[in-house]
Amino acid sequence: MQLKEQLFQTTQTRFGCAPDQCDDRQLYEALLILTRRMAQDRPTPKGERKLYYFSAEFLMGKLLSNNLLALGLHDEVKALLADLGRDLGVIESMEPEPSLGNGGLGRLAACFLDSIAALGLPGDGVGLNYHYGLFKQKFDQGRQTEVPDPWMEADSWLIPTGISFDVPFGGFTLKAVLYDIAIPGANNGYANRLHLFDVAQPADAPWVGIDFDKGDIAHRLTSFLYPDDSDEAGRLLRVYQQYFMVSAGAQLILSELEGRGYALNTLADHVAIQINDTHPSMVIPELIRLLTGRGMSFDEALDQVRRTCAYTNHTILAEALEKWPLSFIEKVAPGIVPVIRELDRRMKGAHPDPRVAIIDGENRVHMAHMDIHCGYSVNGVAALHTEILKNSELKPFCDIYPEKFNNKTNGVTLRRWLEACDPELAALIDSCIGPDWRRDAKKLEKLLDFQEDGAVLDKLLEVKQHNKNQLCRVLWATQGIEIDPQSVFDIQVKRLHEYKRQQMNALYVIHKYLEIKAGKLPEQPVTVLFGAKAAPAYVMAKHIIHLILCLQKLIDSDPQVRPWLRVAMVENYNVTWAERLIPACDISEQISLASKEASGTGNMKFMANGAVTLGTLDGANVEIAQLVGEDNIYTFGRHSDEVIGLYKGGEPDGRAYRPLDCYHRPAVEKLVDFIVSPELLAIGDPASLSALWRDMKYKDWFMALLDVEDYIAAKDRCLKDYGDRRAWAKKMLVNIAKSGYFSSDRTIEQYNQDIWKLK
Ligand code: 26V
Repeated sequence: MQLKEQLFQTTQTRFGCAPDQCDDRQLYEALLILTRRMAQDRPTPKGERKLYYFSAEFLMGKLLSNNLLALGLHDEVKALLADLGRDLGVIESMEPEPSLGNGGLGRLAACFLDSIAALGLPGDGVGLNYHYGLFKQKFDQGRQTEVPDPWMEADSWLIPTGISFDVPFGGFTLKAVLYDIAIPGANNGYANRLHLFDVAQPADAPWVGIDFDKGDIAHRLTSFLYPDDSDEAGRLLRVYQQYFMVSAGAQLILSELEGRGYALNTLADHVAIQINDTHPSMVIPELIRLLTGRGMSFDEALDQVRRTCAYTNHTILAEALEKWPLSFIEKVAPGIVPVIRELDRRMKGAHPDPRVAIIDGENRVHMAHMDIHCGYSVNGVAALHTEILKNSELKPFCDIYPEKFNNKTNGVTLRRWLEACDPELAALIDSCIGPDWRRDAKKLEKLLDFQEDGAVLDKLLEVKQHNKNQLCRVLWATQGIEIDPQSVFDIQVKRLHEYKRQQMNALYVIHKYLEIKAGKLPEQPVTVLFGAKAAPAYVMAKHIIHLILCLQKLIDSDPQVRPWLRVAMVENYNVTWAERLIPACDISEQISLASKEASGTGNMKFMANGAVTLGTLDGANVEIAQLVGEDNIYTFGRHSDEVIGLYKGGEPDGRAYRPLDCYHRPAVEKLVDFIVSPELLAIGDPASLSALWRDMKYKDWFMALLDVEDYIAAKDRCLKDYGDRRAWAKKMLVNIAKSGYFSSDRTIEQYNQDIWKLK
């Protein structure tokens, strides 16, 4: 049946009217139903071995537009709607964003599912169906507040499967009910699944408090996605969530294995499990429990699991490396405790070094240690990150198992992060090099032939201006933020964390403000845009948001400064905002303290959309710099080995870094002191501003003051160079051309070749 007829039929059955009589909401629902069914009806890719990608987070973003693209229906639907006088963009805006993730780690999982399906590989995601995703951020008197975000509506992408498994907790059993989201592969006729487990009777009100009685867990287990860096309270619930996910997931794997006609002792031949950070690590003892429960010997079960499971590390921040008290696991999942003890006993027998123990002297289970001992692959997410893992963080393990360690530099799906979010740029690229890059991103390199082509460079600048104008309109319409479309758009969007150093960017804003007040105008009018959520319990991060919002207010009301400098923080930064901000960006801020950002993935999205990176040599920035060459990126700041050295062997807090020495440089002192200037104190909360000021001056754990002067010099160089439009356009072009390496298709091909071996 023609698409037009199908749409007609759907709206008739559901709403009793033809499409032209439907409102936007009804048209959205009709398209959702149609698209969901088409994706669901596609066959799954077949292969000898199937991947299960276990992740506590999948930050999918809106799906309608991407699914239409994958199904090859996007243009047809757009035209169909246009005939009805309707706009697909408006219809899409009806879709709520499923925010089942915190940031990079969850978004990476979503990009990976897209690429696995696009490459036609048999691989499903396994996760949890949180009813409230990451909180909605509101600004209230210059401060972040958090509002629950129920994303699920009567009709959503979820497909009930009728499948369920019993998960045995300490003292009670819960049914894990399976919902699927179909993941269509781009233009290949296949679809994989994202499996999301839920409790049978979820509570429908938002999370209020934590009470660990059995009834509460039964209704609340999937209520709420943990914000990263959250405080101690409620950590027990997280163990419940993790065990629920992996026990149900492991049961699903075994039932599918047997359903395919394979014996349990061929598990490793037919299944690969990727453990995305340590959140799903309990899948290891759970599988051993299930296999031994079905008569397999411990030795054989461990051998199977060891050849099935692979672990990805996403951070070296100590506070994010999970170590659960054994007492928690005893309470939540007593069934796997004997397994963990036995694994620990065996590993201690083979490797007495206490640094590699699974259970430490304080009876805590080191989840990463269990993964490394009991899996066959350990990977970092960018070259530098993997080197740091091998040479310092996980060195004792690398000495034991050098063959397990490998790097898989992250990537992003250019279908979402270029084709869908920047159609004008995609069309320009097509007009230069044809459409093949959409299948094979490395082909973007052909754009290098156009470096001296004035017409193409001018067109590139035009597209960027178009995207900037569009962003201005949306910012004004939705948040009342007014910015100058002719100014340089300098954008830092990512979770708020001290190591990412939004505070250093704020110091730059202060620097420019003071210069303008003193009569020194910048080379270009500049707009510094931020987007960031702070974890609700992360006090210092909230102080930094407060500072930025105070600066926004100060500058907004200063007619002398406003024409030259604007600062704005977008409320509720999420995937949808990223899709609007990234195509409009001139300067991509990637300024983490070297060694701390494992990879970054925003950096890749920005470059693919023709932004030029201003960054430290951290994470994947190092690889970006190598690819584009020094003329096409602005790098600054201390290198990772120097930073790692500074964290060791000094006084008074164990570090050789002393913030006060940096603070006392005159150029720095006046910037830091401005945080507690009369101007800002009159606008903001003195307690918050002073706390931030004190922290920067005396503690500065992530060394913003160490790099700030170098940063200011680099950003000023950037602004100066921006003035030569043709030269700047060339930098943009080189960045786009080289971004093909960061396609998640490349990343997934490498995972498959080196780790999964699916086909
Ligand atoms: C930590 C925690 C701590 C307890 C509560 C829940 C929770 C959830 C997430 C995290 C952080 C996990 C690490 C992470 O997100 N790493 C990021 O992974 C990206 C994808 O590999 C990478 O690009 C970023 O550089 C890295 O910070």
